[in-house]
Amino acid sequence: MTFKPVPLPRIQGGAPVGTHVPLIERYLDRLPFEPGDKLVSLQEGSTPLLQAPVISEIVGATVRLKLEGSNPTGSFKDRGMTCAVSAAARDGAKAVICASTGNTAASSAAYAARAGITCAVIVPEGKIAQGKMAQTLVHGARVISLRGNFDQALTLVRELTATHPIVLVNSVNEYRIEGQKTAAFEIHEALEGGLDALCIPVGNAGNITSYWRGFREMGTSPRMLGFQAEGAAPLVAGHPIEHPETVASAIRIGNPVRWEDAMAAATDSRGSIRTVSDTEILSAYQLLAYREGMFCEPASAASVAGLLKYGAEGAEQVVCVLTGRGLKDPETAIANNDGRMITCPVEIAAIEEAVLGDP
Ligand code: AN7
Repeated sequence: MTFKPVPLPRIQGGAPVGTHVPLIERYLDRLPFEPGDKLVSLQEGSTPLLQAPVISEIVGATVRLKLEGSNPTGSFKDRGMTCAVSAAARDGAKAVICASTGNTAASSAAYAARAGITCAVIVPEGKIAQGKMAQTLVHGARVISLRGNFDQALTLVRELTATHPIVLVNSVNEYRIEGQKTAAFEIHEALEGGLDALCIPVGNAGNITSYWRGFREMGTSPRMLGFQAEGAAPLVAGHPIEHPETVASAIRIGNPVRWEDAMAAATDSRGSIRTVSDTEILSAYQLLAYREGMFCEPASAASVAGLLKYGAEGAEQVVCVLTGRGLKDPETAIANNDGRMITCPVEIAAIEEAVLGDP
């Protein structure tokens, strides 16, 4: 079964539906768009800021979770993608492309579909989570599975877009950073400027760059606490990592494009970029799921893992960014089930034991 792209006038701007306003409209005066510009929107942004009572208790601070998995494609990437694809469509682009560990691929595929633009993605073979692959395929993007890693994929798309009229929508694209900074605006508004520290996973380092820009525009300077996975921590090592490895496939990145910006965000905010191990990531992932009722993907749990590992360090108001939804990566969830799945014959005694017996 194949779908041809449908040439409909489907780029939409105009009136918000319900209470949810397209991100660009909400922050039009702070984004590189003009009133009346056609927008490619799936009503992204305006995500919840959820109290985390259990984590708050553990670290002795008021901790909230910014639920970026509530965006239309299930990750924070939609904030930047509505801007990058709206600009591409405005400028007459026929195609967009990205290298991706999965979420950028899913988001670019969805927004390109909405815009009626062709999308291609280059992903590291066998290294992107199932949910992300499903999304990218279902939106009709061309998926190039590279026998290499993310960093190699990014080098290749940069080369390709230097010589072909295809818009690169990785976070080298300024529109991505502009869109993603709006998450900082939302937190600033919700806490009325009272944020002390932001905990955030760091991969290609676009997001930490964006948040810092957003907070600076609001005139505040919360500490930016970035966390990389131990096996994929170039910013902590101080040099690129040739073979990055981590269970958190979204941040399996060895040579971030926003390297200098991320270091500046950490330094200028009196923050830091530090590591968390895969074990710490998975234990934060489980704590979030078991005790806070919040299912995020492993990369997102790095923010909470870092907070648990290093403590609140005097901060009273802390926000951890949960960058992507847990359903993105069903393999990791199922692989870490702690033996709670019990197969059972069709017999009442066996059912009784399975349901009521000692775990
Ligand atoms: C869930 O999709 O790089 O530091 O290609 O998917 O801005 O890169 C994803 C990154 C954190 C890291 N959490 O953000 C991609 C990609 C999740 C992510 C990050 C990613 P950046």
